[in-house]
Amino acid sequence: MQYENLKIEITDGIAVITISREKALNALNSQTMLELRYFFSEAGLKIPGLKGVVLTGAGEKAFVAGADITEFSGLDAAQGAAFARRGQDIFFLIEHFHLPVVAAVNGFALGGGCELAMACHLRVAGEKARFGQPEVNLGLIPGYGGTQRLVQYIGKGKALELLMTADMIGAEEAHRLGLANCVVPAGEEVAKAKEIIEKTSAKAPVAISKIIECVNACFEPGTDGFAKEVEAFGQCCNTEDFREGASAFVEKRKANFQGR
Ligand code: DAK
Repeated sequence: MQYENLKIEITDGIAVITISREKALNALNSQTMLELRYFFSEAGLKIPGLKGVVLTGAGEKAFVAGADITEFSGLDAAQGAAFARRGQDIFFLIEHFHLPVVAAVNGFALGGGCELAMACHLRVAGEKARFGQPEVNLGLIPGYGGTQRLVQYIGKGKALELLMTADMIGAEEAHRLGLANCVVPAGEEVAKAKEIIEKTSAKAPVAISKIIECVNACFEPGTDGFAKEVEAFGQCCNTEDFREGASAFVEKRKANFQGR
């Protein structure tokens, strides 16, 4: 697939995906969503030695200022539901990606942009980041998982407040609430996200992917997360990396994990 709206740079095993529609504050139009789907379902699975993915927005003003408002007027109920389902499926691909995906939130993360950041495993907020779910201003509710993931991150009371008032919060408040993992000076978001991925990539890869699976299981209706953890623990025990990690500890040396 030819990317039109995603700029993808792979350096030292880290893919930095920049959503590049700066004139529309990187709003997610259908083409951008297709490109995200392609990366997280196909292209990203074939990159040799990939350690993780950083998602950010072009320019200094916005991470992503929402779904592209110019595209979703005039949808009827069935079309709207299909639109939401398609978007949710793409964000599930991100949430279930086998390697860490870190959002480097460099400005406005509103509506679908906040939902995109929340679908990532971790969020680094630049000090100019602004998070919000302003859909009620448009007569809508979030359609890409915002009513669910915001509650998971910040709790029901605060989530209801942000969802019903459409208020935006800054980086420090997002950090205090548990929505952002850390706050960094503006312009340093991607570097910090890469630093986190470097750190996770020094750990056992199978264990990292099992952590992602098990934590996601916590929020999947009908999935027994504890049973999933038992199964994943057993699978980790069966890896060469577990033997290497345990030997390295005993031998007081750094483990050299192979992802097997
Ligand atoms: N879509 C399209 N264009 C956008 C945009 C967006 N979400 N946000 C900004 N832009 C465009 C503006 O129209 C403007 O374009 P020009 O006029 O220059 O051509 C350009 O980006 C710069 O924006 P502003 O001139 O407004 O910049 P300001 O600094 O004055 O304001 C702002 C920045 C972020 C506060 C403001 O742009 C803003 O309020 N933007 C909209 C934020 C927002 O409401 N986002 C949408 C949230 S709702 C659905 C599923 C999901 C969703 C919807 C439907 N279905 C299942 C049907 C999700 C919806 C959302 O994301």
